[in-house]
Amino acid sequence: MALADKDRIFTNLYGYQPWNLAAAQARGDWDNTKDLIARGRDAIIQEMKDSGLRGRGGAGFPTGMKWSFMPKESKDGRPSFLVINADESEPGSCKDREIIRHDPHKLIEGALVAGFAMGARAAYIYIRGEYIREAETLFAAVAEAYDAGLLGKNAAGSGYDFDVFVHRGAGAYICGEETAMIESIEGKKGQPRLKPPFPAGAGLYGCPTTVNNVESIAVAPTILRRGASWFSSFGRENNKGTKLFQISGHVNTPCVVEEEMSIPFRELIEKHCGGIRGGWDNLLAVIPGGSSVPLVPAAEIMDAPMDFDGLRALGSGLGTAAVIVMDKSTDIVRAISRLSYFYKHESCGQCTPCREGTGWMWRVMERLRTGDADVEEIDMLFNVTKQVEGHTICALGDAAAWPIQGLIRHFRPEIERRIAARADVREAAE
Ligand code: L3W
Ligand code: SF4
Repeated sequence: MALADKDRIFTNLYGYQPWNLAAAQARGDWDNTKDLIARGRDAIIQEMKDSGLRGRGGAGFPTGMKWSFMPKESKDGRPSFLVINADESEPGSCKDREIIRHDPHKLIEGALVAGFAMGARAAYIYIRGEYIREAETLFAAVAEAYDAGLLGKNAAGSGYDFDVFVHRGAGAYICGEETAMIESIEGKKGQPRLKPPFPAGAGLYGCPTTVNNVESIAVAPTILRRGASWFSSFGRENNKGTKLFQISGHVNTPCVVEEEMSIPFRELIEKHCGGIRGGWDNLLAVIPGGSSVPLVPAAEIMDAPMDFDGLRALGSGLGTAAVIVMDKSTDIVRAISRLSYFYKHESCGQCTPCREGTGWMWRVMERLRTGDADVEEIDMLFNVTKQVEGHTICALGDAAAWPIQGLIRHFRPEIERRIAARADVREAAE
């Protein structure tokens, strides 16, 4: 089940070799890229569809299908654009950082191939402001590619003109939402737009645009070289390929690792993280997909396949595959309350349920944490999360609601215990 070294796409994930162009080419990147492009737009998109690749930024939308939404011909002379989401800000996520640090040419070559397939004039890589060294690496790698004739006019000898621009963010989580990112690149305040229209219809500067995550783009050249059937031989139906998992928290050795999609949770942790700190009996709960998805209690996740469907069946999700492991030393109410504060802080404030709801939910969470609440407020908080979920412009409202729902669903007795304990203290003091 576990992935063999020969099947890894990211062969320099840990930076044992240099990231530069010469080393990347020695690893197989930029190998006859013009031959990939010569296959034509339709053939590339079909191969991506056949591979079963689903977006690696959290939503899991089929990548080939997304590319196929782009217009075949330019309308009214409008160019098309590819935007690459490197604003990796989801708490727990740190995989795109490793790609940019150690394998940036996979991303840049992927930008050219994907950009060609969707008829884009250029790619904008939007990198989070805190990734300072990574941005420097990316600027240098893009310059190397231009110097070598791999970008710009007649990119890689393909006859296709293609530019890549690196755009640095300034620290707002919400700029990872695709339409906020587009606004930010345009020089405006990063606030999500109402969808539809989706970016494929009206995106950057009002032009057709596809926004893809770094990992989705960086795997594309390898999929085209090794074939859709190779990629889709990993994982299971509807959950194909290899995937970067980022495992943090109370494991013995936290890591970022490329593994086969659908690997069972226990195997992932045993094989790559040396097990749970203090042993498996010490596991409390796991947030399997970055902070936006609900937690899963230990007993339920143990044998779960780590993929979109397996985790959705548990009421959670794969998200970015940022696996946050919490052992029994965790104050679980405090942990979720801290996430509530994060979403309150990062709300862009343009829609009322999110702007008011995130602050309100955090304040109640804090009172549940200390026990200074009435038991009825647990249900009231749950109901409020349901009124925020699905009633906002972007997914941040859902992301703020889901962790609280997961907590109440699985740890209600712990919340009630705190309220009862606090009531006892108050009574004793009176
Ligand atoms: C054209 C249609 N395009 C959908 C496109 C859409 C987008 C993609 C997915 O949120 C999630 C969020 C976070 N015509 C289309 C269409 N599209 N229907 O498909 O869209 P959507 O709305 O399902 O998701 P989203 O708004 O992109 C992303 C979750 O990911 N997340 C983590 C986020 C954090 C990072 C990070 O730090 N790197 O990504 C974790 O769960 O909560 O639910 O492109 O345009 N009919
Ligand atoms: Fe802004 Fe929150 Fe509304 Fe998203 S849900 S647009 S972050 S206020």
